[in-house]
Amino acid sequence: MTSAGTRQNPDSRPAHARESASQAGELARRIRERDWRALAKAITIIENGSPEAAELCAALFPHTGHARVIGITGPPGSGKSTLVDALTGVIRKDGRTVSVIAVDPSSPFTGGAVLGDRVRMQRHAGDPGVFIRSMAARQAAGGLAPATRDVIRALDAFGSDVIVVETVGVGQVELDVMKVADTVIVVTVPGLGDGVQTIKAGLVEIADCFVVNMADRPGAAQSVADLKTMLTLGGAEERRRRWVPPVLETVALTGQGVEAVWEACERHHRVLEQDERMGRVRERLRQEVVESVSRAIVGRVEDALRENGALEGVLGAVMRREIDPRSAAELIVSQYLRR
Ligand SMILES: Nc1nc2c(ncn2[C@@H]2O[C@H](COP(=O)(O)OP(=O)(O)OP(=O)(O)O)[C@@H](O)[C@H]2O)c(=O)[nH]1
Ligand SMILES: [Mg+2]
Repeated sequence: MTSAGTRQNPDSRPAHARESASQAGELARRIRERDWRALAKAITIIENGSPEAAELCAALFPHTGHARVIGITGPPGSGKSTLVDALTGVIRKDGRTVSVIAVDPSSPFTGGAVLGDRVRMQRHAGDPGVFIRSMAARQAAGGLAPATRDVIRALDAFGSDVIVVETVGVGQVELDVMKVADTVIVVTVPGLGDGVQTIKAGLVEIADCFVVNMADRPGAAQSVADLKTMLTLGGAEERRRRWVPPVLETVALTGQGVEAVWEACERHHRVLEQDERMGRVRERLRQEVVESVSRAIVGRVEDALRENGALEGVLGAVMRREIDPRSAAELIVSQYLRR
């Protein structure tokens, strides 16, 4: 692949690869200088899974790891966006910059819900310390959770102190998205029957803080009591012994109780910092590397199968029922590994 001529060059990559790496480096540099247009361009590159996305993420990565990520999830219409808006106000008063990503896994368009989010976030529109962006499943070529993670890194390199990720708590994708967060807030509302049942089981496990929003409606105290009971019943796991998720009441619409939510985030952050074993960063990065190894290997094997004709050769034998598909696969893998 590499000719003797290019090997003499300290950077042996082809010219176009060097060029795209330097473009990525330039974009990363502008992002670190808080250039909004560069940030917006980077997010689009990441969402589309463009070829230069990998270079860009590599250039950004050394400048990340400073932002705190707060995930907010819960049933549709529970007031998440309203809460994020109020929380943004509280965090800004604390002198920190905020970025918000509203992730909408269900919507094929950036339509209704997202438009609603924009309207609810209008209050912060003129504030240079607030950046708001929506992401829909349609936009994220390589999966919504990996795209969210990379967008978070761009926002982190941009210098956001706090990054808030809002998503509707319905399915597996949302759970995966929430795994990027350092602190997960699960929002519920009173009067949805049994408040506890409206929260998906998987969400209960990842919650670091519960918020019963719309506490101006009847039944809030009951919901709080139900959640607390649930936590004492299911609190045996290691994590729960170190941090018992608080259950808070808010009226997001008026801002009532929202400062206490931020205080809970701060307390949780301090516990995470103190207790290495609870730190999720290492585990998350480990998983990311493992996943990337699998993806890289699968890609190479697929390329090799196409190139060397091994698949076609074995397939004939499978068609003739001389060998079963699983044994054929074993054969191909052992041949591949020997190479
Ligand atoms: N009464 C009352 N209404 C609220 C409160 N918080 C939010 N709302 C209203 O509830 C409705 C839904 O609020 P959103 O913030 O859009 O809820 P959401 O959870 O982001 O909704 P989706 O993103 O569509 O799932 C809006 O009309 C809000 O004004 C509250 O504390 N009390
Ligand atoms: Mg919303």
